Amino acid sequence: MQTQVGIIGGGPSGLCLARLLSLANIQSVILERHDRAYVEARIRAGVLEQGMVDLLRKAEVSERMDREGLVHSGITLTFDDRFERVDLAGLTGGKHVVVYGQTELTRDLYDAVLKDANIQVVFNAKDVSPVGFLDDRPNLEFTTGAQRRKLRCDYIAGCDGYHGASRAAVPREMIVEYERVYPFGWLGVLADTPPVHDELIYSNHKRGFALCSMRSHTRTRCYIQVGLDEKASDWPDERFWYELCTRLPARFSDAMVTGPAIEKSIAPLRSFVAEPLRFGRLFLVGDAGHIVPPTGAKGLNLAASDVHYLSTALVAFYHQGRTDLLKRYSQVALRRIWAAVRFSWWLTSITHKFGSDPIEHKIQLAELDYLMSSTAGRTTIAENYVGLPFEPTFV
Ligand code: FAS
Ligand code: PHB
Repeated sequence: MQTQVGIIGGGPSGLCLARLLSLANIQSVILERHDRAYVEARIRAGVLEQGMVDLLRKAEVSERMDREGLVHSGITLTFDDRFERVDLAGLTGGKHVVVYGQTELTRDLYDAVLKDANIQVVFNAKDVSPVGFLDDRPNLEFTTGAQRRKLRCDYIAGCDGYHGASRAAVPREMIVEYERVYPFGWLGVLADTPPVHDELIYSNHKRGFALCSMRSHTRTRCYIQVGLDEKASDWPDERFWYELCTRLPARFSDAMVTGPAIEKSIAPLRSFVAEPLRFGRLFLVGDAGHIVPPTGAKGLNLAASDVHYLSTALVAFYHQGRTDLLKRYSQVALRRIWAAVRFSWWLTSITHKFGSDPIEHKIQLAELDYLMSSTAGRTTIAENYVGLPFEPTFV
């Protein structure tokens, strides 16, 4: 097999990259470890920054998102029995976020990708191994069924997430990995019940963090902070709803419509960045290169800026023979990645319970009280939450 760009991973990063390359008439092959149903069944992100919305429109897969996505111009922070709305649009000159589940946008991407003559997807591609990427002879070895196969390509995009094969193939002496694992996780529940509020609610409570999000006007997505030693099976629906309501002001807990969970899982939280993101002909993209705690709704949206930069650089190479943007990819992508890592860590640090020392919660309440009393404080939350700009000189 031969193609121009070999892509490991058929999640949002790989699919979106393939589509943008195809629209510039650049061929790619996606090697995905699982099948389509498995990938689409993962319940993950829910909030899209304008950068991701623009990317999906450019990839010509945004029709359903534009029809069904919920435009949000604010979020609510609750703490100390208070609730404070942060006016995202008013504080950022009209910017907003769109609530549209990762499951849905992945489905939209697959619908387009599987009809795209420039893209081939190999599902159930096992034991993918990127080789030759350091000496200008990149190719991807992989197994389908009982057959070991080879895909020759010009470049490799590692879009295979945190546990993927691409970063693992990089010689240890060439890469630096920064990581912080948080002493708690998020227990998430998806339910066909109406959201308790028309915007997202982030709650700091002495028992732990809670988040009320949504997927539509009839489907809610809620999370509570839980210990790392806990399992989803420890949390029957009634216990989850009771604990969630305990962590919200009465205005919201009294209005909560509970119902059976159609999905329930615990996600660990970590901050992680690999540096650099380029190794010869191999580029790390999305979760393969970085992970953030989902508090700031940045994970998927950081994948968007990586995909924007790498697709722009590859199109400049194939259409104009330029290699300058390929050389700049890592440095430019990492600047926005670290800004999002910082914000996600910071928002996690002021909303989650880190220990049993009562002074810690008092200091968090003082910080939240100050932030809500200050236009500068509200603005720093708003401009990071809607998403910092992509690098305008990367063209
Ligand atoms: P992905 O992990 O989505 O996709 C990688 C793909 O590569 C997968 O399809 C995988 O099967 C495939 N793959 C892996 N190894 C492979 C190999 N060796 N060979 C071939 N294929 C391979 N972000 C938010 O903004 N908000 C959230 O609430 C949120 N919740 C999350 C919950 C969980 C449990 C996780 C893990 C992440 C969450 N995220 C959240 C972040 C998430 O949305 C990611 O940012 C997003 O999926 C990134 O997309 P990709 O980079 O495509 O990686
Ligand atoms: C979600 O809807 O899944 C979601 C929204 C905002 C976050 C994290 C998750 O910060």
